[in-house]
Amino acid sequence: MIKIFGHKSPDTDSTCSPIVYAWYLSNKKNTEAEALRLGNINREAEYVLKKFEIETPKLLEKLEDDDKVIIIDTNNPKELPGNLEAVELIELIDHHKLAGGLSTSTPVKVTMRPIACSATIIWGIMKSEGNTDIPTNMAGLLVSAILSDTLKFTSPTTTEEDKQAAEELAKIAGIEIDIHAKEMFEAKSDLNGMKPKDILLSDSKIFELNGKKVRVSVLETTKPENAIAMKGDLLKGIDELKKEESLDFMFFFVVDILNSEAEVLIQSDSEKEIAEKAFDCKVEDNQANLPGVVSRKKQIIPELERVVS
Ligand SMILES: [Mn+2]
Repeated sequence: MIKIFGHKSPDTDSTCSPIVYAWYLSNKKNTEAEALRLGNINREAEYVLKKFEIETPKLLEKLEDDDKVIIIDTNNPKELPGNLEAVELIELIDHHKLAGGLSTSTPVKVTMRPIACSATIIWGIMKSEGNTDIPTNMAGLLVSAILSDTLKFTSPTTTEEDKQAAEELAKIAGIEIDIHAKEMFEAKSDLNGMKPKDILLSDSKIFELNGKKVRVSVLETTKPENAIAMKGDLLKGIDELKKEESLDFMFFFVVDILNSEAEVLIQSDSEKEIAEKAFDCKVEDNQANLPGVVSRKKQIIPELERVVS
């Protein structure tokens, strides 16, 4: 049984793409596979699984030696289980920059594309292999992942291929893209009952930028005011995480999906200096508005990498 999983802090793509690829291998390629998750899924992914009546994947507790593994939606060892050296990585499907650090004992099938979503790559594989007759719920998971990763085609990461895939898949799934995306984003924007740290870590990655350990968290939401209202507690949470994880810096971006802008929360003077230089903004009252900034991959990380030292 092949184990398929995405990255830690799984988002909709990292949750749904492994499920669909496991279904595909099991049903079309005569290869038994099972999708797993590396942590709690977010509310958007929860909404999507419920809508298409798919059970939440089991949590991957521990990889056993000689497990056969497929990784989707990351190639960064920091976002993966620690004991990958002991397993057999047979395939990697991703759309992020090469992070380096993964090594294997056997050759690996790698499909990496500079497009917005792993689900688009998976749909491309199915099409190239002549297997486009897929169930409505599998198409539903793929189109949801694309809408999530592209923020309904507004993120600068979006390509024509992502759009075309989403439209083809929406047809098969029998969903209206505008309505479905709105429902997904509303589910993701509901912070009720979430602790500050849950919010800070729900979509969060650690980067090594010029030798500094930097955690960059994003909250994509249609209601930024809900997060900003918790600013005091969120800043306290940032301070705690920096100490607990020996981070040099941490930044939290509240991305307003509907208005394509972000509010960055700034906890200390050193982070203030970095943010003002990186984004040419003015930090006041521990926050700054960043018009047009929505993508961690294309807009946030490159600017931070330029300035952090
Ligand atoms: Mn993705």
